[in-house]
Amino acid sequence: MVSPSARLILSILYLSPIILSRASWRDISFFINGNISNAKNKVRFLDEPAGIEAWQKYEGRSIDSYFGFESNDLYRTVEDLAADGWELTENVPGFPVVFDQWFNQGSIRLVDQNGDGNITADDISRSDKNLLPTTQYGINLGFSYKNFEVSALIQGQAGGYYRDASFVYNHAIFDDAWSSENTDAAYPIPTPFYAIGGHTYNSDFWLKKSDYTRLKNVNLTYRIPAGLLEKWNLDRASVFVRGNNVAILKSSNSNVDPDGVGGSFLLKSWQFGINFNF
Ligand SMILES: [Ca+2]
Repeated sequence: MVSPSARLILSILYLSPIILSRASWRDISFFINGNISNAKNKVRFLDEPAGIEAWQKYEGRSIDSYFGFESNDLYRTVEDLAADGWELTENVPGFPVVFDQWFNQGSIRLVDQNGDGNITADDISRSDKNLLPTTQYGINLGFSYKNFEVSALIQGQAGGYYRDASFVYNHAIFDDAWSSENTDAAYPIPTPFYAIGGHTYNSDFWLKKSDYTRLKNVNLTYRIPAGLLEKWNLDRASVFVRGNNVAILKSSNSNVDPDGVGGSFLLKSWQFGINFNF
């Protein structure tokens, strides 16, 4: 069952190309304009604690640079663990772990920045990855023909990262999680112990590029002809359809909306309305 308003939109959409195909080019006007901005910043001086490790220094990095453990893939095999000096023990039967550590086979492999053979808070480092995009752009475009007007905004960003917290609800991390049968997995092992496996560890493993291009909004307006309005004492009236967050045209991560804080979802919405001017 198609609602009356939806039927009206469909009729307008259906009729507009037919009307346009008969249009003379003089009746059509197009417009397009755009903007692009690129911003970079650097901490030139900061009175940081004496003795701070070189890899933790804020100075010389961007204000939005990420601070957390650096990751180097996963511990895909026992050999990977052995290469870092770790040995598995079976404290919990059937669930071998590196004793007293948060990781085991299938865990995120963190970089031991100070090379002391242990992963501690001293290994947390300042990254070159920005939590804010450095480039933002927008393109406005549209056309009008007689009483019809169509416009759209395409908008996007590049050069930033966001921390993907979607492991709580994202299917992909279970579909492609590490297991002894899937050692090439994209994601670490899901474990019964929340902290084990590095899911909640603050590491750059979870940083995802937040680049995207989106069809941010679309407007379709039809101005009702003046002749039809006279008997209602109306100056102007128009019918419109507006779409918001209509579609992501290109994205580094199709699982979540990178524009949302922490990769949360943004709402897609459609509005239908009538404007009257008395
Ligand atoms: Ca260390």
